[in-house]
Amino acid sequence: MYNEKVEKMPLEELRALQNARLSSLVQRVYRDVPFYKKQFDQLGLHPNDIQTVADLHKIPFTRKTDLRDHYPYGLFAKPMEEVRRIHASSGTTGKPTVVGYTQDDLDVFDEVVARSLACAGAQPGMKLHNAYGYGLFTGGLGMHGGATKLGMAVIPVSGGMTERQLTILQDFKPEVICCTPSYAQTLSEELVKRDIDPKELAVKHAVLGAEPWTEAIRAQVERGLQVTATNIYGLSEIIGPGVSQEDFEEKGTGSYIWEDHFYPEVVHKDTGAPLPYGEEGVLVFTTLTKQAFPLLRYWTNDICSINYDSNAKRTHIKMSSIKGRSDDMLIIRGVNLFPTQVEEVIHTLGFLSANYRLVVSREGTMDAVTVEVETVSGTNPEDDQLRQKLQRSIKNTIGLSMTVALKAPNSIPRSQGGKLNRVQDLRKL
Ligand code: DLL
Repeated sequence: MYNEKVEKMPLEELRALQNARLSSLVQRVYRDVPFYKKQFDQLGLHPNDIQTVADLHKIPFTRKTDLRDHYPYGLFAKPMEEVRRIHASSGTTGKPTVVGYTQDDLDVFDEVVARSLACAGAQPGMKLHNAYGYGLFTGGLGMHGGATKLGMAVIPVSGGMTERQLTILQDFKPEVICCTPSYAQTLSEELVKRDIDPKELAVKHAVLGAEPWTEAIRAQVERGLQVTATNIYGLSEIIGPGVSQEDFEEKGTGSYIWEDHFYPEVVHKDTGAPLPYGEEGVLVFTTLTKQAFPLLRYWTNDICSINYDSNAKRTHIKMSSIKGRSDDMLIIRGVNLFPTQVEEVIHTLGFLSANYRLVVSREGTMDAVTVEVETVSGTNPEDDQLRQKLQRSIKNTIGLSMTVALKAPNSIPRSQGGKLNRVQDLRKL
């Protein structure tokens, strides 16, 4: 554990720390960010009205559109002289979201990523193969800083150029790799193609995130790379990777949110009402300690639930894996659908690979979904019984009829290094 004192802090103490940090945060943003001052004034809300996390519900959500409206630096709380780094995340449409960090923010970023890496099984003295993209994306530099802080040797490979990644994995012998789950799938398949035995590699732990993934992909990557694969979650607006992390010895029980820095709430996706622990809704964060780019109740759009785990090594709250982003949710004949739901059904059947894609079209006035999924070697893509079996399972589990098309291995597009889009929505063309 990187920071035992904080990671095991008794809940009452943690809450007191959050409350103290929240009230000073609210004073700061009211003073330094005109957007928040205006918002508070219009509501007749005074910073002193926010004393504890139980008062948060009085504050409106901050949404992505608010960030866009103040592009690029309008929500910064510090003058540029105090900013030491700027990152940006490119949305699917329009201008990117721009975020800034003071030196204190970068120190917090390093701290939470160091905690996350240790939680994933990394130790000082190990080497990190960092295959997240370096650049405006927070993944590469974010993981880099945290690994350095933990005392690892970082190999800054960045994304793409798979051939070179394999050479580095074989020759440089990193014990830990971080990349997107879809790229870890690509790497594990390339090993097979080249007849490289994963046991010849030194890699033991894979830290995967930046896009939704399920147990289907975990199984493939753990087998293919001979690693423990854990989830790392984060978003640029809140800091980058390292908002939460799954423990390598507590797989499947959720990812710890480092809640001394990021206060989470889960709220109803339509009404915004706070939901009880364990209920699924939209994840909302308040950045308790951020200096350059603090946010109150930021609406992430990510769907999950949060809960305390009394059997866990640490006291911090855990979040479930992300089902998807609510703006990436498909609406098929009036039913909400996340691609991860299909991924889960494919996994439970066992005879198919975790390489799939959803093709959505409109036939007349009806939405139609085709699930293209690759068989594993040894299963026949022409096997109509298998095809029908998946079709039935999808219908029974998700409640939607979809057409299933079994594909030969290696026929569906792979991640070349970054986030993979598993949906082709022909309705938008
Ligand atoms: O993806 C930060 C990151 C880098 C996280 C490396 C983990 C590893 P953005 O580009 O701003 O930042 O995208 C943030 O990606 O709101 C989620 O929708 C999605 N996302 C990130 N991590 C996960 C995850 C980085 N573990 C957006 N599971 C978030 C599911 C994730 N979705």
